[in-house]
Amino acid sequence: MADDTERAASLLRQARRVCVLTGAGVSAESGVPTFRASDGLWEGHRIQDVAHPDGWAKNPQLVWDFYHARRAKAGSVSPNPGHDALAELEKRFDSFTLATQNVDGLHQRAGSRAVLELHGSLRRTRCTGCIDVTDQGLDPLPAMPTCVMCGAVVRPDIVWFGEMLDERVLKEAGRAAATSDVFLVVGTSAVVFPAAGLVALAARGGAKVVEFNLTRTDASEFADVGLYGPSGQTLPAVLAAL
Ligand code: BJW
Ligand code: ZN
Repeated sequence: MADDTERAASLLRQARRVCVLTGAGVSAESGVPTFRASDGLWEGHRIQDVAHPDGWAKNPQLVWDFYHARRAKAGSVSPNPGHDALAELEKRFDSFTLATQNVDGLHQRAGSRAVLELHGSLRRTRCTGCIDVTDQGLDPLPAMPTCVMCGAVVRPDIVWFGEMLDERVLKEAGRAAATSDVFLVVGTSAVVFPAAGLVALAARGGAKVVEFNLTRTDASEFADVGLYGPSGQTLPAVLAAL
């Protein structure tokens, strides 16, 4: 592990352009459940009931109840040393992009600035009747919130299965991945596309890939270095070795 920490630090020392992809694992040590663990976020819910447009069409109140709980959780937790290390790392590079699949806002709260939210944000709602998108913060919302502009029901501004990611955000993440010298893939099972495809894109573009996870994942085949342990420890260790 110490050798791998040094190898990761050495790759970063030689890098000019750094891109990072994070997933739920980076927030696990803050107390936010991941998705695909046995006690994870989907437990008690069928994915298609709460994170799919069909679930919304069938039972919007069930979907909102799921997201009210997620919003309350996000508001009650704090960034952990993994988030802090990534925010600090950003200051060391002229070109640094953090693409996150997370919707909890913890990277921004840790001080990360160049954050691309691939799957949306728990803070925002999107109107189902007009074009309004509003940052609502994380304070409690009415059970079935409505739009101040047109009165229609609003939905969480989250990318559900079968929905397109924001084209501009995805393009920017793709460009950052493809042109990076070092690509860090942190706390994601790397099974959800197109986000997971950023790892292969980076590797094909010549980036050295460093994986931070508890276990090997679908991204591991692309990894030049793997740091397998809690990212709240492994990320600060690499930062300290820089
Ligand atoms: C730690 C740790 C610690 C724990 N330290 N590590 C084939 C190819 C391409 C696409 C598809 C395909 N087949 C189907 C698709 C479509 C689909 C998809 O990818 N499905 C796959 C499951 C196969 N993709 C989509 O639908 C996307 N849209 C799209 O493709 O549009 C075009 C299209 C339209 C129509 C048809 C086909 C294509 C949209 C995907 C949106 C995903 N949204 C979600 C739900 C958001 C809900 C919400 O947050 O409220 O986003 S799914 C869920 O998974 C969430 C996450 O962002 C995402 C990724 O999960 P993540 O972050 O990796 O979490 P986990 O739990 O899986 O992993 C945690 C990891 O952390 C583990 O590895 C742990 O070991 C680790 N860990 N503790 C370090 N302390
Ligand atoms: Zn509206």
